Amino acid sequence: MTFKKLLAGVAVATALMTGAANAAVNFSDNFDGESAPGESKLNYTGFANWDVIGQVDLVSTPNPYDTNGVGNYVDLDGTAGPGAIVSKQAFAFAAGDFVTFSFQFSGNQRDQNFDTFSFGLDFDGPGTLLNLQLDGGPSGNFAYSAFNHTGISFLVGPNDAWRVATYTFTTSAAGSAKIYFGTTSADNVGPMVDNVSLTAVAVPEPATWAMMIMGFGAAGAVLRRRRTALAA
Ligand SMILES: [Ca+2]
Ligand SMILES: [Ca+2]
Ligand SMILES: [Ca+2]
Repeated sequence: MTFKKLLAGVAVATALMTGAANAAVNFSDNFDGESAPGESKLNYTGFANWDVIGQVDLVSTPNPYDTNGVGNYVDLDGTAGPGAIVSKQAFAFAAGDFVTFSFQFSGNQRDQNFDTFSFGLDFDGPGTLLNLQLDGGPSGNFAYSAFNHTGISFLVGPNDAWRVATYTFTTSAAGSAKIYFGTTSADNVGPMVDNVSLTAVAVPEPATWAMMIMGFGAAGAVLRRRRTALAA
């Protein structure tokens, strides 16, 4: 093998490794670009990345409602009814992507009532199974519909502090999904959401790993041969 071939082998191996590390999906939103600090906007619909169902409020810090958060965040219960936000973008996944879905949420911080809080990835998949490994939760094969927007819903205490939720899974089939957050609260004070992120990283298939190992092996063989030739 010539030195040129060695370089080609290294280049292929490097390209494969770079490809494996590239994120297929890389989305995040902290809502802080929606409004100036201290300028809350009731029944807001001007989100850069989200469509609104029903009504939601954009809450900013500081505010007269005595709620705490970082910059802007969303009260999922607007001023005259419950609401939801759905990402404008449908994120495309390939089969075998490693997906991380993360967000922060809190209670309404303003009254004594519990609120429902629903979230998820709204898949358009035709009932294909995803092999989901949920952090701190169940794992196994779930239908797309199991992670659909009403699939995961629970009560949030009014005084629940901000906390982070992270879900990871590997897709077993290609599909696309929109991010969903909503509530059934209809008393003007609902759960809050902030710092949403979604990433998908292509995981190399066994064949790709084999090619990478062969590439490095060939490079090593050429180096050994050159060293031998130099020593002779
Ligand atoms: Ca924020
Ligand atoms: Ca509200
Ligand atoms: Ca409420």
